[in-house]
Amino acid sequence: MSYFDGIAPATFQGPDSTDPLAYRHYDPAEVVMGKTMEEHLRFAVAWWHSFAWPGTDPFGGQTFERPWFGDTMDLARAKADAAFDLFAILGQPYFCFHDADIRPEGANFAENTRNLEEIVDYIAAKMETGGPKLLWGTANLFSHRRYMSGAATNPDPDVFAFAAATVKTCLDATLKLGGENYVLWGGREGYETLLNTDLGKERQQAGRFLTMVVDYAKKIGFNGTILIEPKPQEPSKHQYDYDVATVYGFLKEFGLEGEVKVNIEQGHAILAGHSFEHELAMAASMAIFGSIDMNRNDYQSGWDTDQFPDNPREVALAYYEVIRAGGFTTGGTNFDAKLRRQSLDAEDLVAAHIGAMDVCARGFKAAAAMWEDGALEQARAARYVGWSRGDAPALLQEGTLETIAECVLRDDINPQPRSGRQEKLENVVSQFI
Ligand code: XLS
Ligand code: NI
Ligand code: NI
Repeated sequence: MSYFDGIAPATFQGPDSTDPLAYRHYDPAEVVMGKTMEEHLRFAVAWWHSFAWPGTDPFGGQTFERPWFGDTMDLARAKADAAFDLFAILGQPYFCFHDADIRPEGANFAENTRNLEEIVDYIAAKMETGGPKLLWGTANLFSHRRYMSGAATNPDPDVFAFAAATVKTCLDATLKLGGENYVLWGGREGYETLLNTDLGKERQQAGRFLTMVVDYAKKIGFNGTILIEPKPQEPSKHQYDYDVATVYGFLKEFGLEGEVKVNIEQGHAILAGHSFEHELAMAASMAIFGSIDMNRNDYQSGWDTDQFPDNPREVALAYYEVIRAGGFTTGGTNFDAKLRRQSLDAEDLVAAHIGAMDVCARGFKAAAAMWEDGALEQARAARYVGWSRGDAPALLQEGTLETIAECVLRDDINPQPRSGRQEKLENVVSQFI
């Protein structure tokens, strides 16, 4: 007996379908730009929100009553069974997890590790019989009270040690399950008040921690990508991995810019005062683009509401940047998204994922059409064309303020402004949505 009994596997029925549990735009086998939609989008279901989250919000407790809720190994196995039942309905190629999502909390590190290893074996056996692969694993270094003042950046070295040991076990688990990436999201790596915080010391700790993660991943032969997930705040007042550009500066400081990339979440970009496409373009320009968490925030509430995507234009602009970045390699599209807490039923969980995958497919196809059309890239190239003319390249290579000043005087250089053509370009985008 499955929690999802009575819900048939979702099928692609085309844009005219009125079935809310069918794919209208996502046909995994459809070939676009030389690859299937499944290969382009690389969808993943998140274990935490879909199977572990109880429906709480800052003012209310649990609303969901799942038969697998509870802290025993039997229930952890029941949760894994339910997860694979949902995966079979959706047919998505990947999933993601934190250690704490899949195993019960133990009394100490040894028990946590035993629980994790046992459930990882159970999941590995299920994966052998088919179903999705692991996009990424990660450690939950933020929920337990020991992490209230941070994990790697904690003032207490015992917490640093506990966190490091825990990440070791999570890298082992990710390797064992064939994970293609490993994510570090530092929800409590930040501060509540500057009055008790040594910023410089905490950053050094974080740098050392990440270096050890990279070293250990290499040592065990983990060939996936290590990803940092930026977020500006929440739960911390200030989080050190504020946004993509901040993470890049941090990686440069510790010589890790060639080792670690970013997992960019739409809602985190909004919290940082950016658009999602800004963060994607920034990462691509710094050669650290890795993967995405495709869950949106409510634009009014000002916190990480983690809603499933529903806006084709936003999604299209995001995937346009993914395509410009060369597409996903080890990364993919993870739904780090929660149901609304009134959405109690098994069917709600199915509908949320199907709708999200469909909006993504629609947005991706629009982005691919924009890319193949080429009008936007031609306009971009035309805007910078002056830099390939005459002695313009020399300005950047051998120019000095003195030689350039002489040149401007001699040739009477007197620049004339040209239109940025924003509205025209926005109209181009609208043609494809
Ligand atoms: C929280 C983060 C988290 C990471 C994984 O805001 O998005 O869910 O994706 O730890
Ligand atoms: Ni988030
Ligand atoms: Ni996330």
